[in-house]
Amino acid sequence: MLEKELAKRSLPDLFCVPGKKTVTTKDDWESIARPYWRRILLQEEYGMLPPVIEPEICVKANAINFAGKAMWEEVSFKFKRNGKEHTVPAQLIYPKGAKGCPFFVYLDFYPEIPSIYLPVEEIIDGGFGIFTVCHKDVTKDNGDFTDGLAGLFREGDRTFDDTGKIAYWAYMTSRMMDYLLTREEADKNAIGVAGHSRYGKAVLLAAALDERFSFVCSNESGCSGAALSRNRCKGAEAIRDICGAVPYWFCPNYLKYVDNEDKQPFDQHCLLALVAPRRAYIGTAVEDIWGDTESQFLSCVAASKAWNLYGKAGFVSPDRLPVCGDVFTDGEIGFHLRAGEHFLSRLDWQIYMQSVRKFLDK
Ligand code: GTR
Repeated sequence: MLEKELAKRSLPDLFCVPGKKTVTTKDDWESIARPYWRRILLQEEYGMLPPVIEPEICVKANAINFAGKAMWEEVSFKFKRNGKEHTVPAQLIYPKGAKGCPFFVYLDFYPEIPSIYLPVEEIIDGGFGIFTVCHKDVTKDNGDFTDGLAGLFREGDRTFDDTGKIAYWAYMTSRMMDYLLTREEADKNAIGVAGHSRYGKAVLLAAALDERFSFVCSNESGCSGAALSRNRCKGAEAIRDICGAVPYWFCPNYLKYVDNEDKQPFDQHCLLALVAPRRAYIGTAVEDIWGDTESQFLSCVAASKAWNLYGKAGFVSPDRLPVCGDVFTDGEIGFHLRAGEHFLSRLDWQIYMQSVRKFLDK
């Protein structure tokens, strides 16, 4: 049944790269398809990533320790370029005495700790560390490209494949990864990246591009995130909607695909497939019609074959569309569909933590 559902989407084949032989092995994937999808997605959708600049780091302890269970430090990243500078504060919180513990690099809507989407104590109790940043400290969620990190790189008007805001947020999570790798509290092989909705899109991009992330938890990322855009479901967000409301999330080239989804040389399964052979967890909610659960699910089905090239199962699910309460975590791609609305809930975090534990315990 799922094969029929996928056929209705007429997706570009992950293994067919224009002008090259068809990909049949992991080596072909790594040398031909992966660089191609990476380039196409940046050039046509998110914009090119800025060059890596090494920030000056300053660490300050915070006395709040969550009933003595955790340590909290503020880590500031001072970036300098062309005579300008911008400092991004991030919060590092980890179980007291942690050594080699799994971590979430987390991109938040809100500056508060904890925030409505970030239940710090539950995550610490789950044995995970958190390294969190508020998006607006990186660059604000608007069309002002003089703001924050964007202001360091901006040159003139935005054209073609210029970095969009999603790519700036993704870039910052990789700088946080650079730093986390220097800390003995973190298990270098168990650092993932997590985010909800627009930041669910950004973290999927981050994990697709930065292979040091062992896993990604992309919650209700929807259009231009995990959801396929060809033949989307009724009531779901379209490229026209997203480019109409927030064109600055993307590069100007993406506008070409407004009402023109079939002309995209890619679809969102290509982004998900770039995470192979690592772990990707996609969370969805039944009432999130705008986020298009079914199109996110089918993206998992379509991306799975990239994992198969590594001799891995990829996405394991029954041969049917998802129903409320489904949690599929047997393969490297995890998917859940919970009751309720668009939100990053306690239940979502519990499922992500259990899924990550499952692979760490293997
Ligand atoms: C909406 C956007 C969605 C989703 C959401 C969110 O404006 O249409 O794609 O990302 O914002 O981030 O909450």
